[in-house]
Amino acid sequence: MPTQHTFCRICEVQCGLIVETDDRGDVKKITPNTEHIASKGYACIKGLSANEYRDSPDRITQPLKRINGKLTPVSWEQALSEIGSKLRRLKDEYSGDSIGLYIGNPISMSFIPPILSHVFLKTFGSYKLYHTGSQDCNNKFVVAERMYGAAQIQPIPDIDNTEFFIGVGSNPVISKMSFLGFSHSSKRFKKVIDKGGRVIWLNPRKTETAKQVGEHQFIRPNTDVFFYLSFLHQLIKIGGIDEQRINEYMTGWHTVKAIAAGWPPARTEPVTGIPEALFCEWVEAYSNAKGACLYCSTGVNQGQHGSLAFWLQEVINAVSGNLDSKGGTIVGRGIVDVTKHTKFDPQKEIKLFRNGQTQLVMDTVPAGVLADDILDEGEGQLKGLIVCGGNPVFTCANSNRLEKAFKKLDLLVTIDVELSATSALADYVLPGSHWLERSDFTFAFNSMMGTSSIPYHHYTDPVLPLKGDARLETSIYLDICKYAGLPLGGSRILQSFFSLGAFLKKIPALKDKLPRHDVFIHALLNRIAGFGSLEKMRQNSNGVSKDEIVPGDFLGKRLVTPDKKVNLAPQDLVSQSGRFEKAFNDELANTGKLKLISKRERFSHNSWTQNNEKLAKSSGQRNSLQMNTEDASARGIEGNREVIVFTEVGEIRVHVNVTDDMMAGTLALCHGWGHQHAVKEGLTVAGTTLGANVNVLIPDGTENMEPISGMSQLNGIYVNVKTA
Ligand SMILES: Nc1nc2c(c(=O)[nH]1)N[C@H]1C(S)=C(S)[C@@H](COP(=O)(O)OP(=O)(O)OC[C@H]3O[C@@H](n4cnc5c(=O)[nH]c(N)nc54)[C@H](O)[C@@H]3O)O[C@H]1N2
Ligand SMILES: Nc1nc2c(c(=O)[nH]1)N[C@H]1C(S)=C(S)[C@@H](COP(=O)(O)OP(=O)(O)OC[C@H]3O[C@@H](n4cnc5c(=O)[nH]c(N)nc54)[C@H](O)[C@@H]3O)O[C@H]1N2
Ligand code: SF4
Ligand SMILES: [Mo]
Repeated sequence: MPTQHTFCRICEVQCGLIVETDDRGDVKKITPNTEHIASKGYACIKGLSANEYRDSPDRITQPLKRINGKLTPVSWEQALSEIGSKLRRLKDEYSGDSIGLYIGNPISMSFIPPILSHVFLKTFGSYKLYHTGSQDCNNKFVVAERMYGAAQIQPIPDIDNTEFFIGVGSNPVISKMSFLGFSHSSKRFKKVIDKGGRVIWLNPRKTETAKQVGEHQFIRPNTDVFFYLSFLHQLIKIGGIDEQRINEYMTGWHTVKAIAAGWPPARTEPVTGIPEALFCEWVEAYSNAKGACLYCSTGVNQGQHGSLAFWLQEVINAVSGNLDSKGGTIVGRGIVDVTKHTKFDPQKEIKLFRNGQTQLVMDTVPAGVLADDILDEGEGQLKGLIVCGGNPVFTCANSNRLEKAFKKLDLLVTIDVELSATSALADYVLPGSHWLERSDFTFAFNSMMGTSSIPYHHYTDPVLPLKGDARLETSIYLDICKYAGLPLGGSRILQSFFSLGAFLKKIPALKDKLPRHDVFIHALLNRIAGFGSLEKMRQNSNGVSKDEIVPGDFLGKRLVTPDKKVNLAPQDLVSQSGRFEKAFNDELANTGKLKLISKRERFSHNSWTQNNEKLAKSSGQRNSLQMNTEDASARGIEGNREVIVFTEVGEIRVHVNVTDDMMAGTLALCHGWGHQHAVKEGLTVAGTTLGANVNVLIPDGTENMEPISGMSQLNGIYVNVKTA
């Protein structure tokens, strides 16, 4: 049986997989690749059953156009020429900024499509690239840019060597971590403990990870920033500061030190719920450890203070001497070292969205203003939107408002492998590729930022052919530009670079000799990055090993701030810290109110797995609201019944699960469910599930976004619950 090595493109681990196909070319079996350099035989059910999604009976295999309200098959020629000329009309009649593109999570896990998305929009002279970064991580980019000089410099915890680790708002056993490629997490965390170290999980929910490994402590949602403030306060108090290192490699220390002065752990305990004595004991242990680190993920990022909290975390790791140290945090290199190719420009103009206040991050617009962009009339109003590999109506805040806004668009196009709540509103649905059908490099975080704990570079050929009439997302971009009569990215050079493969293939003598255009682009990029030919990459089908990340290799050497030092007190973060007092008093005044957080589950992934029979069944066909016993009995709610959860923007009915895994006063609900209310056709399995869409409850708009990074606040939402 033919087998091919590839890697999964669902989450950041990007597990090495071996795909076995039968004589007809159908997938027979997918197994974990035990020889893969980084994942070493790790994989989960989602990657191992990827062919089921690729071959789903609901897979879209031809372009669809909404005719008389119904999505109807049309030819590629018709769909592309109509979309191309409509976009051209919007550009000419209004402006390039009337056109937007939203790229979702699944397509962002591939290497070239996100790069080409920027180029695609430039074709129309538009800056309106919406991306899921504002739902999961943009706070980390804005802080890194200010502290280290480049958004792509992201120190990672050196877990294999640490003696003391606190994971804030992270549940690795389920989500497999973010901004860190780290397989076999449970085993590796257990090793830390076996060697005498400590692992602590700070989370409003006693998670699957916390039950398997280490210690757990509840924290009230959205109060992490006060945890970090007190941590810094206490660290200073016990003398856990490495002054010499600060003097040599950092600036701004006295400013941050002053900010932490008013926040002893005893003060923040009533808000965070972390007992003072335990807190002080942690700080002591952190300070005494030879290698310690604090790490956070979406539990913090999606809160109201994501940038401030992450900033303080980075300050703590730096001033304690743990940044760039064994067992602390270490800084990897991408296949191209950004620290060599980035120059920090303090005069760089920060680009703003058309409301004049929302900052663009990594040249993307925060999704929290997507509905405003469509509904607010005037210059630059969004009229046409393409959604590639995403489902914003479900996954962004305020689903009902977004749905209303999307209905007002002059043109909505989705590029997807199945229908979705967003496609249900679309004028055209174009059949895109499944990752088994795409060639690829490893995900950009691993490739470009060096966030894999085991550094490597990997290339995969497409494992399967494109299904039916499906096309690569990148080809679709190129074709739309062609039909709009505009050169890609507004540049003939870019146009030639990305279409060279397709162009050469038209020459009869080369037709059968040249690879598909995506393979061709990877071949060019691979050579540019210094990794030689793709043939060489194919021979290294378990990945190409790169140099280990070495502690001591970053400070004083690879920073790109103007003075090459860590800026501990970036100006805008310092001025935002002025809101601590008010935010703290608001928390104190509202300790009795219920707060809702998001939750990820083993068998679901954002909003697409609900249409896979095996995964939906394993999830129990629904998401359930987790509620603490005390909160339930105070409201006369017993297990196994429906409740109504409501906020000022929406209301859902959901099944309740009473459990002491939740901190009192806190509720958790998994996002990505509720398809049965939104999609009338095309989702055979998801259309019969019983869950509810959590984003109906969450308000959008600037006032509900974190001011510096534009992150939507998706965690720690005040909600009310009543019996149904
Ligand atoms: N309340 C709340 N909301 C959240 C979150 C939360 O924690 N709480 N998490 C947020 C996070 S972290 C993220 S990343 C976003 C995700 O937000 P999105 O990216 O918008 O949503 P997904 O469900 O990941 O994307 C699913 C769509 O992509 C399609 N798709 C899958 N594979 C492919 C492919 O290979 N090609 C193409 N063209 N399409 C494909 C699916 O069919 C589906 O329609 O959601 C965010 N939303
Ligand atoms: N199975 C599965 N895996 C996934 C995904 C999925 O949908 N399903 N999504 C993928 C995506 S797109 C991403 S971005 C990554 C995200 O990966 P992670 O960021 O690691 O996400 P989680 O494991 O959900 O960790 C977030 C944790 O934060 C906790 N939390 C919520 N609010 C707060 C708070 O205010 N404070 C603190 N301290 N904790 C809080 C939650 O209980 C949760 O356990 O996961 C990826 N992996
Ligand atoms: S852990 Fe993530 S990358 Fe690995 S197989 Fe599962 S979904 Fe794919
Ligand atoms: Mo995400």
